[in-house]
Amino acid sequence: MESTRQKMIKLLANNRTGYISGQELSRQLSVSRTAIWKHMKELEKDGYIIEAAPKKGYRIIDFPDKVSQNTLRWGLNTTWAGQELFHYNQVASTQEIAHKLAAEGHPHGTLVVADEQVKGKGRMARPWHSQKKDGIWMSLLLRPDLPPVQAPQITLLAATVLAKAIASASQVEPQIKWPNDLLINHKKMAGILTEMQAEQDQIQYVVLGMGININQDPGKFPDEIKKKATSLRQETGETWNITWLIQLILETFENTYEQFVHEGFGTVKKTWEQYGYKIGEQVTISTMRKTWEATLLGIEADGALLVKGIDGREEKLYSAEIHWGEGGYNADA
Ligand code: BTX
Repeated sequence: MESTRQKMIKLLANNRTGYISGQELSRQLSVSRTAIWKHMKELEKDGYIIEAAPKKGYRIIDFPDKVSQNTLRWGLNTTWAGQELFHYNQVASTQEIAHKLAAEGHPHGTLVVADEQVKGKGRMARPWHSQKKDGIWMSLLLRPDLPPVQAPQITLLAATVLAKAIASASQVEPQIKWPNDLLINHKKMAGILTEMQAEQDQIQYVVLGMGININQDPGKFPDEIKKKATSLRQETGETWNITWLIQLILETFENTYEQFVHEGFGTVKKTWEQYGYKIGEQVTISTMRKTWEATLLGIEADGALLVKGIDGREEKLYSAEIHWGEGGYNADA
């Protein structure tokens, strides 16, 4: 259920160039003029600059940089992605909160965003460094009508969404390292963690965690990842508006997901391979059993990496480390 404040923000956002009268607001929201005025005061506390002109009504003339539930909703152009959203200053991990919300029955598209995570997690219980206000740390709750075997497609889709959104925002071309790291100049700028609850033949829900380094200065990463991590700021020299980027990602996500639901995995596969790191190139691959030279060919519908050895033999890999010569982000850790 949308709160009165959220509805009010929508009305004001739609009237960004003009005024909307207190009377009109109170009519559309079915609350008193005094209640409207109180909500305005709350918005001002959030950093909005609101002009109240006699006889004309209200108009928002500036909205704050800071990320909040209100600023995220302001101008968010989606039908379901992020329409229910929860913003926190500090959490252990947005994943945990999203799981709780899923269990409580919150809908497809519910979003959890935090300024800082003190126990951000990567895959296989690895830590994810989530410094205060410098990145996008968020979890999206999805309720896809799919069997569990197709869950890897959602992770691959998410990687294409981040690549497309970053490319369109910044003119920097990220690359996707299988299965789901986003790299710029061989360094990791984002990671994706997919967690799922499922029955035998149906996914109940997916919590899609996205960690994206945005405004960190080069020196700000901890020593152990300094050489292999990067941020959008580090690559572009500019400071980015996090609220706007989250909205762009949500809008790109919704469009891409809808296309996937209606048309299948084909377009996702194509986009993934366009952004795919080292696709068509020879690398060294190691699995639990062996290490060998192979060319990366692309991905399969089940999320596997397709490779071709020097002997011409093709193989599908579900878990492997990819190595190459020139340093940078090398091992899968
Ligand atoms: P991953 O297992 O592929 O990557 C984790 C590895 O990446 C770590 O072992 C470390 O070497 C390196 N690393 C840690 N932090 C960073 C960073 N900020 N930038 C670059 N490299 C780093 C990737 O796991 C999945 C990450 C998902 C994070 C999101 S944030 C929102 C949500 N909540 C949560 O707790 N996790 C997800």
